[in-house]
Amino acid sequence: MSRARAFVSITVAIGLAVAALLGVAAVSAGAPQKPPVKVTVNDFYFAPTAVTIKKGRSVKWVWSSYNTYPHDVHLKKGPANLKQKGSYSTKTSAVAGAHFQKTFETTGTYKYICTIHPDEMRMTITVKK
Ligand SMILES: [Cu+2]
Repeated sequence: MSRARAFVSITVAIGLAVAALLGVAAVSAGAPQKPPVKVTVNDFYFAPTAVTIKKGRSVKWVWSSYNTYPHDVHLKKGPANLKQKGSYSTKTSAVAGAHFQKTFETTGTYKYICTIHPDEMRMTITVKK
C-alpha cells in the first residue's frame, strides 16, 4: 500500500468513526429526559406542597441538611388503579442528606404525608396525561 493510499484509508476510517459517534449523540439528544421535580423535606414541611407533572416524570424528595428531626415520605392516598403502591413511599425516616426518587406513570392525585408529623407535613402531586 502506498503512503498516499494508507493516508486515505486512515482518513476514511476516522471519518466513519466520527460519523458513528455523531450518530449516537443525535439519537440520545432526540429524546431528552426531563429532570426530576425536586421537593425538599424539611423540619416540618415539604416544599413545594403542590406539584403538577406529566405522566412519566419523576419527583425527587431531598432531605434538607438542616433537619434535626426524622421525616419520611408516605403516600396516604393515590389513584385507585395504582399498582405497587408500597413503592411510592419511603420505608425509613431520614434526618438529613437522604433522597427518594419516584417516576409517576399513573395519572391522578397523590396525597403525601410524613407519618411522624402528619398534621404539619402534607403535600399533593397531580399527574396529568
Ligand atoms: Cu416529619
